Amino acid sequence: MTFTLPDLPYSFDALEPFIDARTMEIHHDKHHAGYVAKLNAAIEGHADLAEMCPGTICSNLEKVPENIRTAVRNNGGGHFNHSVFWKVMGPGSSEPTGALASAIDATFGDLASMKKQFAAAAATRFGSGWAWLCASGGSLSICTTANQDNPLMCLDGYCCGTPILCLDVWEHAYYLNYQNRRPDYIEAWWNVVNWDAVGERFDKTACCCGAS
Ligand code: MN3
Repeated sequence: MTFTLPDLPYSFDALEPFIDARTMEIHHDKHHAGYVAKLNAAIEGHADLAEMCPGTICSNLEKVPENIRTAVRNNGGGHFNHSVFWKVMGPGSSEPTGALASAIDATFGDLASMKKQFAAAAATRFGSGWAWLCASGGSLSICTTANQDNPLMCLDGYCCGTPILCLDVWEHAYYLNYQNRRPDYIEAWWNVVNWDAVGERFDKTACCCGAS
């Protein structure tokens, strides 16, 4: 059993004009595929790791043998993060509803305030990384992580909840269309957030296996 690249749940051009088809194709077929291939190479001979879901590996890095831990952290994180990222986007606009909408209002005051805080975090993450909205015990928090780290790794400064929404702020996610204008990419990205998918993730936050 090895890890496999999940299909995109929509076509490469589905998120245009906000995210262009060429970026989506390279991002999925080259970058995400690369993380999967390197993760599989790193865990060769470790059947116990091959049977875990990517989220479980990220939550248990200390159990990964030290000689492959960095490769598993980078590429297992890359596999988990992108698997979530594709699913929390989609064509067409939506709004948070139900329990998620209530939790956003309770934690941040309103949706606009949550978006403002999330966008500021994403814009100020230095270098490559991710911005996250996490749920824990029904409440929400925002943080960013470096490289391909994610909140499941529960490292210093990261929120230790279940990721329900994420944004890739590596340059490969936006450079073709936005060049160095990361804030423009972030602002446009809200148009392709699939809030129904985020709400389903919020409703299932008892499950550790976020990439499934
Ligand atoms: Mn990426």
